[in-house]
Amino acid sequence: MLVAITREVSPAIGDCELTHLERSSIDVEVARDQHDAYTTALAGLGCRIEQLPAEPDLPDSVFVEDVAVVLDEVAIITRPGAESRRGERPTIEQALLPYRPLEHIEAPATIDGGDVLVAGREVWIGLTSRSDHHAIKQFRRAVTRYGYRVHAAEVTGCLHLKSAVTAVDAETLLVDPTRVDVDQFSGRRCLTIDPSEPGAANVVRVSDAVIAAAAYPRTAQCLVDTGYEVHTVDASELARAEGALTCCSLLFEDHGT
Ligand code: CIR
Repeated sequence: MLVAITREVSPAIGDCELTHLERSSIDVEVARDQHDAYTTALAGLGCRIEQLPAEPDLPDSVFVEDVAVVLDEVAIITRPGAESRRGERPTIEQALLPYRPLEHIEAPATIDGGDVLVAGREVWIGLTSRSDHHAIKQFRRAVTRYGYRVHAAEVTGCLHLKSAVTAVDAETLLVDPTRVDVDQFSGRRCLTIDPSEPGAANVVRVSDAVIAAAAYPRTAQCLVDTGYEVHTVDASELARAEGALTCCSLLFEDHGT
């Protein structure tokens, strides 16, 4: 069974980190409603939701993806690039402990889970303001024994690698070619987003379906036309915190069920 670890929206989300966005006020209630719709979509696709309580002192803590990368064999606890986010780790570690052995990225390395794209046994890690070469080295050391190959990926103009590319199935990536060079992903089929929809590359793959943001209808239609089952959710308020869809969950198989 698929598990989705999520966390309620913090009442302090208005104090979130911002890198490429101007600050605008965030309506916490609207953000919570959107987050509820997101978890409902995950549950509707068969995920068991494990929702952690809100963290009033950790504004970005709804974006659980950045704190861990869960592979079939092991979970890597990251060292987030923003210092304000490092306190998010202990509760995520606790939540993952029943499911996977844990490895930790250690200082001075920094890495956000949003920069880690896993497709089969290939792992691409974006070199961004949040993730660095030290982390790539440590990550590679932790996962090579399981047969993963880890590559550094160049990405420009957005917060994370997965703002620019996500996997829609085992062989296929959805890519914004203005932010990442598609040639980095040779061997994969690459679908491109609609050029009028920057941000559309971040979708969540759940089994054979995809959850996409309602803000990007053209790209969603393109996925439908290509044969994907697409569910859309409105994540516009969470987007004001520079969060996308993948960042609101840690999705993995519970091998015990
Ligand atoms: C941050 O800057 O860390 C948060 N405001 C947004 C994090 C979004 N995470 C993600 O896309 N993986």
